[in-house]
Amino acid sequence: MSFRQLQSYYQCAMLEIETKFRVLNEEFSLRYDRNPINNIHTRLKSALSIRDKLIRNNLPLTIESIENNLDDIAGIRIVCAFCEDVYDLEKALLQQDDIELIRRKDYIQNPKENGYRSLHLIVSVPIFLSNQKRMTKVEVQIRTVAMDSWASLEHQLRYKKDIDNSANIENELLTCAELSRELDLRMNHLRKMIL
Ligand code: 0O2
Repeated sequence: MSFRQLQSYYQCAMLEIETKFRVLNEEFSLRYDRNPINNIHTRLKSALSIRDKLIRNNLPLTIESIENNLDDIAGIRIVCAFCEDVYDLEKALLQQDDIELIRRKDYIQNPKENGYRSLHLIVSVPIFLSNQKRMTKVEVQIRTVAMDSWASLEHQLRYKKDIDNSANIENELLTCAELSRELDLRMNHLRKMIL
């Protein structure tokens, strides 16, 4: 199999998962008269990032190695309004009988040391080609708007390496993460008062 072929399989799997979330959003909006999903972002890992990750992990630079060792070639990020939407959407996705859960990391219940929060799932989804069915892995990140804005800003800052006072900056980021958690809690409280 060529690298282009492999990439196109991951692209198809990403489309399958994206469609599933769009269908869920449509159904939730009929049922509850609001959209739980604010936006959906998909990305296919670039050839350069794949190569760097294989080298970093001392893995062979082959197609088989990519398929067997890397779970995040296809990535989809679902940004929701409220924290409860994150878990409702997870449940609705995982109960679909063609989806297989490979791994789950709940950084909302257990935030990373720097304050990062998000729910990560590695799932496998079948893609139906003209003469075969292939199970293909997709990394799904589900988070709220508050979690997403913190992560986007932290991601930008992380790559600025030569910063003085880095302990200070880490503390400040942690404080911002705490504020974003507080925002989620309060917005959820408001939602319960209004909806
Ligand atoms: P990109 O550009 O988003 O793809 P891995 O790094 O995947 O080998 P692990 O521990 O299995 O190892 O991954 P994990 O913890 O599930 O997180 C992978 C992805 O989550 C990252 O992908 C980021 O998108 C996001 N993420 C994890 N931790 C942080 C964090 O501290 N800050 C931010 N902003 N994002 C985070 P990539 O490949 O790093 O980047």
